Amino acid sequence: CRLTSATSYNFEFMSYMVNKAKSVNKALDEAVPLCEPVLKIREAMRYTLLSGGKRVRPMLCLAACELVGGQESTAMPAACAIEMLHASSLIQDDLPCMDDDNLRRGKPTNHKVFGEDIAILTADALIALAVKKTVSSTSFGVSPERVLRAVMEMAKAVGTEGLVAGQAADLAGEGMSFDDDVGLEHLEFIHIHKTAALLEAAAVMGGIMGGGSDEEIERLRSYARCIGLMFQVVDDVLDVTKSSEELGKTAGKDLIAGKLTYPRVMGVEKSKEYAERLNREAREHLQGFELDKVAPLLSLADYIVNRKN
Ligand code: GRG
Repeated sequence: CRLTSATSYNFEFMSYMVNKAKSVNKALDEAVPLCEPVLKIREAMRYTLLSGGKRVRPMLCLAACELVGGQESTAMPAACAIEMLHASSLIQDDLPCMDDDNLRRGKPTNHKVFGEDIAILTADALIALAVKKTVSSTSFGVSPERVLRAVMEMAKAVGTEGLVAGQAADLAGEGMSFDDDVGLEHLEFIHIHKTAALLEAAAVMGGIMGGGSDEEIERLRSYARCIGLMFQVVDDVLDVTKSSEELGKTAGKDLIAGKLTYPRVMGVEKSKEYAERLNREAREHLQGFELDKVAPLLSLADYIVNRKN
């Protein structure tokens, strides 16, 4: 049975997402108790960590673990760790020296509520807690060797091979003008590192924790790279279409602000086609897994490509 068509399986994705998000939210709540010492930092950690969010990355981690035959509970520490890294990256991204944003998920950004100094320490503390959480997977029967592999994946996704590289390239490109080819290359570099790297780590860490074979883990990696890039292509298209609707104009916010986006480089229609192609490629990497086990990841890819916000 080929997995290239969205109609080739029947799966209640929304209730799956809601259930996974509930378990993740409970685990995150327990991971950062509101207590001394550094009560203020813990408050700030909880503020961003528990302020909504779709929980796409932890869900991906848990689904990858289950795909290779593991239990949800085995990958829960890794799933929480990935969300902690994501929260840390959002806090840093919003700082005045970066994107200088006042709102995130419809609420004032971390530094607006707690101040820049506390926000920076909070982002640091979240990274440290992510490492601790992942290492705690040994208590759930994961071998030290697998935990070490997972920590390595996490470190790669955050540092100069991942988020930091993507953010640095994004900052370096600000205000520059590119011709289409160079623009696309620069854009892909940014999003492979800024967005896809963490999604990739989520899927790979889930596969590692679940006891997956090297081949299974590499398939998960390739699938996650595709959906990571697709996530950003869709985001850029939504930015343009939403802004156009809001402004009642044909050009979106990115065109007005001169920001490098997929619609700017290749146009809205080609960007949508590109997202569809990435979805097909993502599915192809999952060929060979059992259909009932792979349904959550197929649906996640569809959800990302079809999302409206
Ligand atoms: C060392 C952790 C660390 C980061 C330093 C600041 C930085 C480098 C990187 C920024 C990375 C960043 C914020 C990328 C954007 C990723 C993205 C697509 C965010 C939106 O994700 P959603 O839609 O958000 O999953 P929710 O709110 O649903 O969680």
